[in-house]
Amino acid sequence: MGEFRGVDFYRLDDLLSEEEMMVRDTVRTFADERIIPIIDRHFEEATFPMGLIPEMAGLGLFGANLPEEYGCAGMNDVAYGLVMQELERGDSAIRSFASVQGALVMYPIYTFGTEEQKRRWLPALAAGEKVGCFGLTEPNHGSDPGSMETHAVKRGDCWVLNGAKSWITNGTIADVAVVWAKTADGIRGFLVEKGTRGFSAPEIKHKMSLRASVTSQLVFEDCEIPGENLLPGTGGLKSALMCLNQARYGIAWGALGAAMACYHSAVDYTGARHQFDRPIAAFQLVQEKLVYMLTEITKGQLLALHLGRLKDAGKLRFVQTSMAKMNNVSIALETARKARQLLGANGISLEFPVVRHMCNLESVITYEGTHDIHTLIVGEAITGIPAFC
Ligand code: TGC
Ligand code: FAD
Repeated sequence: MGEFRGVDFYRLDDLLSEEEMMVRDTVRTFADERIIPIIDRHFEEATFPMGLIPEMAGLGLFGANLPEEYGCAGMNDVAYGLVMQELERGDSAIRSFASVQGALVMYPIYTFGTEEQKRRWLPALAAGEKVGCFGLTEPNHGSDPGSMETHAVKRGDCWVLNGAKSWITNGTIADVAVVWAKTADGIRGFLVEKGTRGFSAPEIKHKMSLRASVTSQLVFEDCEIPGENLLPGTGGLKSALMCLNQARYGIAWGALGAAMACYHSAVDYTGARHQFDRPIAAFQLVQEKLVYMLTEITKGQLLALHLGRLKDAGKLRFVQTSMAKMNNVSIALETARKARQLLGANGISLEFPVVRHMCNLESVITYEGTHDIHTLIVGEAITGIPAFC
């Protein structure tokens, strides 16, 4: 396959600063040189490429939009989005790792933690010396996390946690879990450290999607944690949802990266593959699919870029993030499916990146709020009527 040239039909590079382009190009090279050559093996073997963690940390990719005083890169939200795009062009598992570490672990510690918690955890997480995970979903409560059963009871100076979380990215390899539990004061966030008695994190096997990502259960059986492990700024489900907004923002950009990889493959392949004595790119039905891909990627880029500018200006509403997550993942999955068809039988082979992205996007369209849940979030914003139940 030819070198990735970027997708920029509307000259959106003209709207990026030099620094934003430099960040994007650095991560683009990283994806080309470090992720793409090894990711098929990890996808096949269902392992996470642990060796990439220090390399990503070295590039400042964890919690990249958080302040430098805690060891983070302090980049703006547009640059952060471009990082997510390029990582996911490599593989959704790598973007997921960075999303969880930054948006779902570092962000809540930064936003809801004490100064001591921030000093202890943020520089180590930014440096990749520690790995984090985020436990909200439970076996019986996914789209409706407000009904969670996991609870925490104060006993003396400690909190005692009981319950279980499911489908948790990075769970088994995490040094610290941000865990959401019901208390007498409503839902609160807690830091649970690996090795704590009564806490285990078995891996979920046999996934056919996001195979290069570690996904786990978190189990709490009379798990006693120190009182100071409460994130004191948390209060209610809203705190957890604020973290999701950060991750959903990254996914809105990331999904475009996966779509770009599929589009790029499809253009290359259809130009080279001949049937009926012509390149298959010469057929109208093939061109129609390529036009769909480029048009939807371009619309998704405009959505993501303006979302980023709103976020940088402090004007972003969470429903706008929901719209972008919903749209961009949906068009990325449709792009992957069309690209897979255009590659014919080769489309099901890991010799090409398309089927890997297509399988991964089946998770991406489900996690961080399913496509339908985001539809209902936007629907409520239009009508003022929540249609969740
Ligand atoms: P509801 O009553 O609507 O809301 C409770 C309070 O929260 C406020 N709120 C938000 N605030 C900030 N950001 C948001 N996105 C918010 N959405 C709602 C709301 O205004 C209210 O505030 P207040 O002041 O009135 O108390 O809550 P609900 O229980 O009815 O639920 C609503 C619903 C369905 C939208 C929500 O629960 C939801 O988003 N469900 C989807 C669950 C989800 O996305 N889970 C993701 C788990 S993490 C994950 O998937 C990681 S994947 C990681 C990887 O990249 O690998
Ligand atoms: P359900 O909530 O059971 O939904 C099933 C179906 O019903 C969906 O189609 C949904 O749209 C539909 N549905 C549900 N409610 C409604 C409604 N009111 N109206 C219309 N339709 C509805 N969670 C974490 O906390 N941390 C993580 O790190 C994490 N990582 C993940 C990694 C992977 C690979 C995957 C697949 C999931 C991960 N999740 C994580 C869980 C993810 O957030 C949930 O899967 C997601 O929120 C959906 O919940 P559910 O799977 O229980 O589906």
